[in-house]
Amino acid sequence: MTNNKTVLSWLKEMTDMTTPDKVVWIDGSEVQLEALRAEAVATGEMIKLNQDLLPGCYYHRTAENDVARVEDRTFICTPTKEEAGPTNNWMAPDEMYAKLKALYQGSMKGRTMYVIPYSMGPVGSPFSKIGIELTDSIYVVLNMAIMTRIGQAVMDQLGDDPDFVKCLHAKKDVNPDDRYIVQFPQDKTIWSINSAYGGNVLLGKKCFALRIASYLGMKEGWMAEHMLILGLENPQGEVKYICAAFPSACGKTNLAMLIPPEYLKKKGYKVWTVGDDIAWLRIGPDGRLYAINPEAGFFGVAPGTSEKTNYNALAATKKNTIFTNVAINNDNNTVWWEGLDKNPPENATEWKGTVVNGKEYTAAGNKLAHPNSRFTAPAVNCPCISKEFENPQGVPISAIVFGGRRAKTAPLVYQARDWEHGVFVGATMASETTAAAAGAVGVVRRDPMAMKPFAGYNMADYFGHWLEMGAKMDPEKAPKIFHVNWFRQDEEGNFMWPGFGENMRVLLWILDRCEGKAEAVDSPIGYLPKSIDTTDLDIDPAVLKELLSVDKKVWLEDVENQKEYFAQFGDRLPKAIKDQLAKLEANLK
Ligand code: GTP
Ligand code: SPV
Ligand code: MN
Repeated sequence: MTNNKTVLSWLKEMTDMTTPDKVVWIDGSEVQLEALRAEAVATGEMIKLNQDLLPGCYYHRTAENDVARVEDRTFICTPTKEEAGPTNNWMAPDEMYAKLKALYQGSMKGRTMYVIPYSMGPVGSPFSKIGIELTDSIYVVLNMAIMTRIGQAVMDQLGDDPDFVKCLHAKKDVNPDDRYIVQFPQDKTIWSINSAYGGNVLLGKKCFALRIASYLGMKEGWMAEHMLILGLENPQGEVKYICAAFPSACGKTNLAMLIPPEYLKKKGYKVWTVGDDIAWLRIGPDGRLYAINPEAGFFGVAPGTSEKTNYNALAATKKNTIFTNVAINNDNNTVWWEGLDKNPPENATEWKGTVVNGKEYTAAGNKLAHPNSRFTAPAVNCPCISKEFENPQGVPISAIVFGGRRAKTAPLVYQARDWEHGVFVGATMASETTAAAAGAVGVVRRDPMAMKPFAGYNMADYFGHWLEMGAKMDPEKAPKIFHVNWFRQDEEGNFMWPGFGENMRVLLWILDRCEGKAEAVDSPIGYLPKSIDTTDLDIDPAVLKELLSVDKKVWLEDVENQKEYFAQFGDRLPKAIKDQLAKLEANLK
């Protein structure tokens, strides 16, 4: 498929090490992919679902110990520890290469190695970057075929260029003790071993499009962010674009595909999806910030996805989709997960593979689907996919929104005073951990810009890069920055804000602020809405007031935690961040 010397000599080096029986180039053709699907079904790696109800859909179950990203086994191997910074695991590149080479040695013996050329971003776009993933997993090939642009067209685009990201994945024996997800940013190299799950192995996603790309962005003057991109169309037909960074399993896919409340729909408001997880951002010739979604599909959280909460995501999964670790309804060979409806199938296979009575099983408090079970759906399936989805120049961004899961502290929405304050608001983000990563769930941790697990270099330098990007933009044209929290809870632990489609009300306040229309009140933490439109919404005014209030005592406690958090960066922390922290504390006192 290529005469590219760099590609061929790298491939030889990797095959000499992993010794596969066969090497198969993925050309991207439907014929080849269909043959791989058939092979995966024959070996039991995948299950073909009901083709009348779910045409082109398949099911896959991963090992029980391999159901989420593994942050404690994820490394950034820069030449010095300081370059990776205190929030990343680090090992010297030579040491890590030596360690991993021993693990990869002969790991594909008796197996086939697939060579997947892929493009993050539309092939040939000035935003786009090319990677090649070597893997011994058909599941990975089929997921990459949905999540990225793959095949011969990508190789043709690369031509003789030696500049591509070198990705190696070996499933080996999915031994969690020898599982490693390793980025070598300087070498544009990713090595993943002993996993077969999502972000650990679809190397175009978090490993490349965030960890490697954030490093490249810092070097080259652009940004790679854990952000959705949506277009909000008003009744006049004008579309404004918003990026939002929320940590994993905190609502990006849902917000990106939001359906407005009835009264706004009637007026003519619409939401168009450009991306649901990752944004690559560049300053355009006009001084505005432009974004593309480097992916081509959605690797979305299944539980909680229903016709009511996220109609568009559910619709996107009705064909050509791969389901991972959800439950199977054995009566009609379709899928089920918690929150799909209130009717768990009686004759079910739960995500680990045991046949159970789903009604009794769930009534006893068990989950049929894993909380981090996912669907891999082509973006083109989404009824609200933006017509700008393939635009190689990206879309201009009016607002950047940060947010997390905070039971207390953070109000429903507030606005940063300017870019620098906005960077501080992003840098002080915190959120409760979710099932998207292995480990405890529900623990509040600081997660700057939702990039804690994904920054490919020192987080203090990353803050510096954000500040520099702001300085390069005309302040009038730079996106305005906001913070939201859909997850505030009352004393009984109930969500105080209805969320989902109703979040549109908050987006409208945000866009109105961008146009200087909506009113705000100044507060110690930033600008709070004077009011949020609650037409047709059954919400107690006292609850809304609470949602839009700032508890100074709780915030001062948070400031102490922020100080501790920032201390780990020492002198590397930009002065602007220290100044903003001092300002916040003074405001609160
Ligand atoms: P990743 O794919 O891991 O990056 O997750 P994500 O940020 O795209 O999160 P997603 O939209 O998949 O939502 C995760 C979970 O949060 C799902 O179970 C949703 O049902 C739930 N969720 C999303 N939006 C809201 C909201 O506004 N309110 C409440 N209460 N829950 C929400
Ligand atoms: C996330 O965890 O933020 C995801 C899923 O989007 S994964 O691809 O596994 O990283
Ligand atoms: Mn994500």
